[in-house]
Amino acid sequence: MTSLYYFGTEVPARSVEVSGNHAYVSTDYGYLHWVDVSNPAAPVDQGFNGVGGSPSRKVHIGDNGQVYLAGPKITRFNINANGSLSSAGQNYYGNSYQVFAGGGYVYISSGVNTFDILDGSIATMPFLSSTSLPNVSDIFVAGNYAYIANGGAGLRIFDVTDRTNPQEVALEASDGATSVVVEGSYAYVSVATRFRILDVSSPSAPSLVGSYDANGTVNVPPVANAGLSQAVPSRARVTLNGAYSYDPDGTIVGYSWKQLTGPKVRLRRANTATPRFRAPRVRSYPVVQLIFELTVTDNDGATSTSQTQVNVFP
Ligand SMILES: [Ca+2]
Repeated sequence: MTSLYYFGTEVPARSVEVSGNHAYVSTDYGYLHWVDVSNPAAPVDQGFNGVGGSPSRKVHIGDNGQVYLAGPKITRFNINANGSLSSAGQNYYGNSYQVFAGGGYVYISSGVNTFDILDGSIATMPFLSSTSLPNVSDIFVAGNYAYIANGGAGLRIFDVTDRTNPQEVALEASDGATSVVVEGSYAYVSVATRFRILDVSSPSAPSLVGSYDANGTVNVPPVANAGLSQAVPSRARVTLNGAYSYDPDGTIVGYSWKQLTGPKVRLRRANTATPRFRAPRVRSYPVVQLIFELTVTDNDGATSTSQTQVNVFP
């Protein structure tokens, strides 16, 4: 939407939310317009409120029904019966790009590269915490976890149980995350070239469930198979076998092995399906246990892991 008028000038619109018969649209002049869209073919710009001066950015309707506006200040509004907006509080220090409100808290990204949490129970919305985090593209909070689309880094997940001290618990790296929505156990993330769905039932360990590429086709992640456990004698030559890994809808393009436990061995050809190593010397019982992990990557960049165990006896 780029045709809102302000003092006779066409002003770019930045963000929009809809409630009832009204669309709430932020503009480069720093205001939030309410536009009657009861006839979608003939929207009517009915008025505006806000700070002005520099561009307003993300508009968000919180779980309390108030409208939050990021921009030169963090402002929030009550929606009146006729759809117009009345100011309901302001944080004067926030120069913000993103805003999300829920559970009495307000989450913003600021122009000085921070992820901030504000106390929404007070009209001035004072800061509870400020965490250094450049390039925040979107914020979504579900329960005690904040999901942050963090540009080229991917999706970051913070435990915000203590709003004064958020803790990052996971980074799900991808080729750029621009927006995120969490519904139930799943996070839906748009990235540079595709759309990814992550299982976040355990927020500290998100896992890729599926993704769509730019053409709208689904990618199913690969299935890693690190092979059966083995028992080998001291100093034996051992071959690990990941060749039974497969990708249900494509091909495996990468194998990567690493040793997780046990005396360090020298893995040869660690980036193939069948790496080799010489077992360590074991002079007496008990057996020595080695655990290896295989990560496979498919032709769409999705990964999965599998582990196998090698017991070395004297
Ligand atoms: Ca695949």
